[in-house]
Amino acid sequence: MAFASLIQNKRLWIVALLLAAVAVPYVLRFFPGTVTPPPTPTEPEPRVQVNVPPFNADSAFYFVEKQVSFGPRVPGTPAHQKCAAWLAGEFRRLGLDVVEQPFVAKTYFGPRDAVNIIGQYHPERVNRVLLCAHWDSRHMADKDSKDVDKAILGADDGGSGVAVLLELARMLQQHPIEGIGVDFVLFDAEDLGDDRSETGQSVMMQASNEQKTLTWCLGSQYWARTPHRPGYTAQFGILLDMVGARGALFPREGYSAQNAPALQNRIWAIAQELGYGGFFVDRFGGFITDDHVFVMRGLRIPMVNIISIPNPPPAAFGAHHHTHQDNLDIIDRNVLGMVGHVVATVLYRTAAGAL
Ligand code: 1BN
Ligand code: ZN
Repeated sequence: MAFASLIQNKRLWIVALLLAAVAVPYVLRFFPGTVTPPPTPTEPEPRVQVNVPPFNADSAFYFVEKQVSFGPRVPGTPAHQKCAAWLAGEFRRLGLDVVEQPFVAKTYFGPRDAVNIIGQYHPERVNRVLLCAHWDSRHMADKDSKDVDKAILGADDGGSGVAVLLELARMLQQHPIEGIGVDFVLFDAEDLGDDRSETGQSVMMQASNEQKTLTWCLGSQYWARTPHRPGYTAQFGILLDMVGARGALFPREGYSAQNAPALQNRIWAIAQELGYGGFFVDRFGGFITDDHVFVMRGLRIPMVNIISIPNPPPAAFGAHHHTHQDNLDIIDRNVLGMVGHVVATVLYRTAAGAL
């Protein structure tokens, strides 16, 4: 074949080009300094788009208002009984399967009738998420300068967490999720603990710190020993406590960081992503013995406590804590809305397998 006809042979040209395409980059590898194309930048993993319904902060505010309207919700009082009936009725109205779990709370000042209230969303589903708050309010205003012996309204300390959970239950009714069940557990008798100093007139003066700690969180201690379903478990839990006051700040609670670090990281990352990084601050907030500690200890469910700790001790939980200022005036619907938005995002992403 003459040289000219070789040049004109199309098939040969195609084969030669293909060979060059493979061989040239291979050969260039052996000549350092020669230009190799930069690797194409790797795109971040596309996040599965999950639609999270809007959280209605006005409705959550109404739920705080309603609870406070019963008066202080101290176990053993008529206001407490009326509020319990209303909470169970609301859960039923929102389509949940309700279990009322009565127990006698052995407080440091005597026995009191108490009741944990559980609302189950799709109780037949095996894969479950646990959402908790305490619904009782404190029997005294030990941090106030007056009316110390009168019970507090607990709009924030008690009312706010329950309100966010009720609104989430309403959201689930209007925008159902697949795949996971949810348990709303409202603990009673969380806030009847002995907070009197060793030098005061405490009937627990001889008691060790551990014994004094056990005077708090009586409902969660009971539930962790006797869950509403034997063998109960959940993939994770979130506890809401003091999530509604003006000036709220959510640093990372210590027991949650220790026992559920991955979940806490996810929650704080979601808060940051939603633009709430100035409220869900990335710093240590101290160890708080709250209901989540007893659930983690008893049932081995990883739990994170979202609790406002805006100050260093001694006023760690804010100036209204365990005073009569913990009334409806302290509630900021934007704070309820922010916490509701974060927890709803956790919930809907979990249901979509995208947490
Ligand atoms: C949170 C709000 N707690 C009570 N009211 C939990 C708590 C218990 C905080 C004991 C400090 C000490
Ligand atoms: Zn309290």
